[in-house]
Amino acid sequence: MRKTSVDLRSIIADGGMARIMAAHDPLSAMLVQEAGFDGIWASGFEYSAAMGLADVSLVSMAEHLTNMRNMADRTTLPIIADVDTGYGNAINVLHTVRQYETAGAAAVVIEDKMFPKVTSLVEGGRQDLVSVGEFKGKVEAAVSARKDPEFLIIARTEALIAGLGEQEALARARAYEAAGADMILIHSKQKTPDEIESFINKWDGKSPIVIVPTAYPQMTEARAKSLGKIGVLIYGNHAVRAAVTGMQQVFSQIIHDGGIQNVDNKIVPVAEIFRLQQMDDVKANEARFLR
Ligand code: SPV
Ligand code: MG
Repeated sequence: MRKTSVDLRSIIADGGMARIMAAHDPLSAMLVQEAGFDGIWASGFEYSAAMGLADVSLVSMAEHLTNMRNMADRTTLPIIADVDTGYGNAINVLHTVRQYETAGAAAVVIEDKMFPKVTSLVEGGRQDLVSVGEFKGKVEAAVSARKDPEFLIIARTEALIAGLGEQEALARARAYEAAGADMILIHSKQKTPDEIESFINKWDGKSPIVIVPTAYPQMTEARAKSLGKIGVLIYGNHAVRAAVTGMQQVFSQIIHDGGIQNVDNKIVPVAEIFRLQQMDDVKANEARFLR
């Protein structure tokens, strides 16, 4: 497995909670690392948005994988790869897990939605889940496909997102743990943490829980930690939303002002981009190697 500067398993084993931030390209992944997060979420939603597309299984596995590999190349943090449904059935999952592990991911999250999926947080989204039996087969396939036993298989149930209720969510989580998942991601789109807190309080498995509290921002890290069962907290889409906010503000000011005179001191200087591009290294290598 790719050597990382942070070990997710040891953070969780020591009773800690890993804080993971979304990224949609290598530059945003680098900024996640510089900010001090414990890992990178190679989000399907963010990558789809960066491609100008809806998060409904339109981007291919090869595209998302290439982007993830480039993130792995530019950072040393562990990457949790969002592989949606695994891009098909259990046979596709076998291939997907092998590919993402080889490309440098530390973990994959596979969700129990039917392929093609519909993004989770959209109002009135069609949310069809595969049967528990079929998804157990996919989790077993994922576990059998990994080469390094340290590579994490995170099973995600969308039972709450699909409106199937807490009993179904708990039953699915237990079944996926029994199939060999290392962790369970439980997602909710309720505007308050109640639904997730109730699930977590009733969770009787051994696997740590993963949450993505986008819809219920009242769930601070301190509140999540106090529940005692959460191993990973993912900030699911804050890189692409921050990027959109920044570009919308700057672009509209330039249009309004008829020039860049008022934005120049509001955005990072070009020198900051040179730093991120490691231009100093380029110069040093020029001095050393160019004849
Ligand atoms: C993603 O970031 O792609 C996720 C989280 O899967 S969510 O969009 O909230 O479903
Ligand atoms: Mg996703």
